[in-house]
Formats: sequence, C-alpha cells, structure tokens
Amino acid sequence: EEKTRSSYEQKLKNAQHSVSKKLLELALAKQSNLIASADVTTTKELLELADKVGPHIIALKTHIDIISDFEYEKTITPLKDLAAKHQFLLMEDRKFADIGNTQELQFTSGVFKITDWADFVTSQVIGGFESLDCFKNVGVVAIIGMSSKGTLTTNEYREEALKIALSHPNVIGGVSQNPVPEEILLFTPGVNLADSGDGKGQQYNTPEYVFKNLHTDFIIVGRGIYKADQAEEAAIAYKNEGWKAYLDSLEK
Ligand code: 6AU
Repeated sequence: EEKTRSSYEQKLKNAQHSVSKKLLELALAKQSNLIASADVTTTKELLELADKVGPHIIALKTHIDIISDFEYEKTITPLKDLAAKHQFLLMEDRKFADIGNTQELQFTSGVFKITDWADFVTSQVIGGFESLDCFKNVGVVAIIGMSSKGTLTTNEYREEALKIALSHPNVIGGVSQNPVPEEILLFTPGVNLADSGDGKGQQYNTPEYVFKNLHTDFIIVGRGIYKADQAEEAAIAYKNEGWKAYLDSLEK
C-alpha cells in the first residue's frame, strides 16, 4: 500500500528556509506546482516567454549562460521586473560542480552575477558538504538523480547525495527521478505530455506519473512549453495537469 504524502499546507508549516516557504506559498496562492524551464537563447525570447507564462508558474528556471546577447541591464533587470509583476521566483540551473572557492567565484562574479538576482540555484553535491556553504543568500536545489539515460546517479550515489542535501542548511530541495524524504522539496524535470524522449538521452514522464509515484512537489517543464505554438496555453495545460495530479496524490 502506498503511503500518503504531505500537502503543501503541511510542508509550509514545517518549512525552515525562506525560499521553501515562498515556493509553497506561491504554489497554494496560484494553485500551481509548475516551473517553466526557459531554455531559449536570446533575451527577447526569454522575456517574452517569462511574460506569457509568468502568471501560471511559481518559478522560471534559467540557463543564463545560453543567452547569446546577455547584458545584465537588458536581460536581468527586465526579468526581475517580470518576476515581481507575475509573482514567480528565479531559479538558475547552474548545476555548480566544483570546489567551494570556485563555486563561490562562479556564483558571485563573471558577467552573470547570479548571486544578485537568483532566488535559488541548482548545484551538484559532488564537491562535498562544504562546497555548498557559499550559497548563503539563496536556496540550493541539490542534484540527487538525473533524468538522462545512463546517468551515473546510481542508488548508492543518490543515498550519499541525500545525506548532504538533508544535513546542509542551504539546501531546500533535490532534483530527482526517485522519491526523497519529506524534509526536502522534490523538483522533477523530464516531464512532457507528448513525448517519451528527445533522441539525446532525455527521458520523459507525465505529471500524473511523477506525482503518483515520486510524490514530487514541483514539475519542471522545458520544451513542452517553450516549443509549443502557444506557450501560454501549454503552460496552463501543464499547470492544470500538475495541480490535478497533486490533488490526486493526496488521496492515495
Ligand atoms: O523539458 P526539457 O527536456 O526541455 O528540459 C528539461 C530541463 C533542462 C535540463 O537542464 C533540466 O530540466 N534537467 C535537470 C535540472 C533541472 O536540473 C536535471 C535533470 O536530471 N534533467 C533535466 O532535464 O533545462
């Protein structure tokens, strides 16, 4: 028999980190557990997408280093305005994977200055517990398991990665294709309603599958939304599917 999951209300009561609280509050207020992944390569596309899908998401996930015409004032300043206007958080999917000192430099310096605008970031935990100390002012989503075919995030790796994630105060959640303890939030990418893969190793599940089987908290959808003819309509569809799947997962 499957065990029941905690609701967002219950998780909000127990949440310690300000970013966890904010995400859960936004989920409840917007009745959405959707994070749109904006894997587009120009500032114009990024801002247009953010404006269209903004009302329906709790966070916009960026890979800021793929924006070809990045300029802090032209890219980040209007993006922050859109985040405030539509009430969503900014999640930079940097997947840091180095020693603490280098990660600190990558987080604070260069042209992207991630520390100045991201509400939370993704990081590998391959560098060990202390490598996460530098992310003091943001939430960290630790990469526990990857969605791609042949990933090295085996059972054993995931167990060790979880030990770091559960014990580090900067960590708010994990990215995984497997369930995680309820103390951290679960973010699941590899979600698509139309495809089962992309021919480049990505593997997809439906929102229904990830809520029912993983008790995920938030779904991350990239191409399902930004490649759709009508990105806003697609975001609404994923938002509604995700919310229904969440409500269904509370029953079981
Ligand atoms: O929906 P897609 O396949 O177009 O995009 C999925 C997004 C991409 C990946 O870089 C990211 O999710 N991702 C991650 C994250 C979020 O960390 C981990 C993973 O295991 N798989 C994955 O696809 O931006």
